[in-house]
Amino acid sequence: MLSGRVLVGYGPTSVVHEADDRLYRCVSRRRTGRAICGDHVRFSLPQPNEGVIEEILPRRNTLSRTNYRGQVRPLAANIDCMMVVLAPEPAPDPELVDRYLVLAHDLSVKPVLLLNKVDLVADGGAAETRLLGEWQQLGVETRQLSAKTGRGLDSLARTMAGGTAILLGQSGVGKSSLINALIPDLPARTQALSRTSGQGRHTTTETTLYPLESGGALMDSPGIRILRLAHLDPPALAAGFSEIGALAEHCHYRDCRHEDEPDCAVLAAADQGGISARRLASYQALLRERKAVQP
Ligand SMILES: Nc1nc2c(ncn2[C@@H]2O[C@H](COP(=O)(O)OP(=O)(O)OP(=O)(O)O)[C@@H](O)[C@H]2O)c(=O)[nH]1
Ligand SMILES: [Mg+2]
Ligand SMILES: [Zn+2]
Repeated sequence: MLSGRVLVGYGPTSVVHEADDRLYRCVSRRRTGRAICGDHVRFSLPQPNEGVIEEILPRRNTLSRTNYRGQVRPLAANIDCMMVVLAPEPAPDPELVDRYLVLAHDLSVKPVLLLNKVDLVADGGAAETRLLGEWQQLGVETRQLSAKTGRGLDSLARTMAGGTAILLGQSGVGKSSLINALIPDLPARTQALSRTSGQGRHTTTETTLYPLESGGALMDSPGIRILRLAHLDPPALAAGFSEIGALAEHCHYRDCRHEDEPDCAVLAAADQGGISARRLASYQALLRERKAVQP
C-alpha cells in the first residue's frame, strides 16, 4: 500500500502525490467516497498506471461551500491558512471577504488578506488601505504584494513554510499569478499533472495543490463571484462577526436580530460608527440567505 496527498480531484478520479515524489492517477471507490484536493490517502496499485484509493485519512477540516442548488460542495481538505486575495482591479467585493472570514472562523483556520497588484495603485492605495483597515481593526492580518514586481513575496513564502495555504478570491485578482511567482517550476508541474490525469491541459477550474520544498503546500482555486454559506447554522454565521456578537449581549431582546428592534445595541453602534454598518449588512444578508434555503 502506498500513501500520498491528493493534488487534484476530477470527480471519481484524482492525482495523488506519493511520498517519493511520484504522481499517480487514482480512482475512488464508492466505499471510501470521493477524494478531494488536500486529502491524505492510502492507495493500492493493481495496475502500474492506475491506483485505487483504499482509505481517505480523517480530514482535519473541509472547506466547503453551498452550490446554487443548496447542496454542500467540499472543495479542499486539511488547510492551515486561508489567503483571501483581493486587488484594485477587479474591484474588491467586501461582502465576499466577510464571507471568507466566516468560513475561516468556522474551520478554525487562520485568514490572511492579500492585496495583490499594488503596482497598479499610484496614490499609495488610499482607497484600498481604508478598505483593509476595517478588517485589520478586527485583528485580521493583511499584506500588500505584487505578483508582477515580486513585492512582498519573500515574506509571504516564509509565512507559508510548513503548513497548507489556499489562495481564494474573485476571478482575475491574481491567485494563479501568485502561485506562478512562488513556484519556479510551475509549468513543468502543470504538465506532469495533465500527463498523469489524462484530462488534457490542466487549468484552474479545479482546486489544485502544489507541494512546496519547505514541506508545506499551496493550493490554487478557481475564482468565484458568490460564496454561499447556507450549510452554516446561524450561530456559526454569527461567530464570524465577533464585533457584532460582543454588542448583542447589550441588546434589549435576547434573540434580537438587529434589524428594527427597540434598544438594539448593534444598530445603535452601527449608527454611531462604532461598528461597520457594511459588515452588519453582510451579516444580515447571510442570515436572510440561510432562511431562504432552510425556512
Ligand atoms: N499589474 C499586475 N497584474 C497582475 C498581478 N498579478 C496578476 N496580474 C494580472 O491579472 C490577471 C489575472 O491573473 P490570474 O493570476 O489569472 O488571476 P486568478 O485569480 O488566478 O483568476 P482565476 O483563475 O480566473 O480565478 C492576469 O492578466 C495577470 O497578468 C500583479 O501583481 N500586478
Ligand atoms: Mg487562476
Ligand atoms: Zn440587537
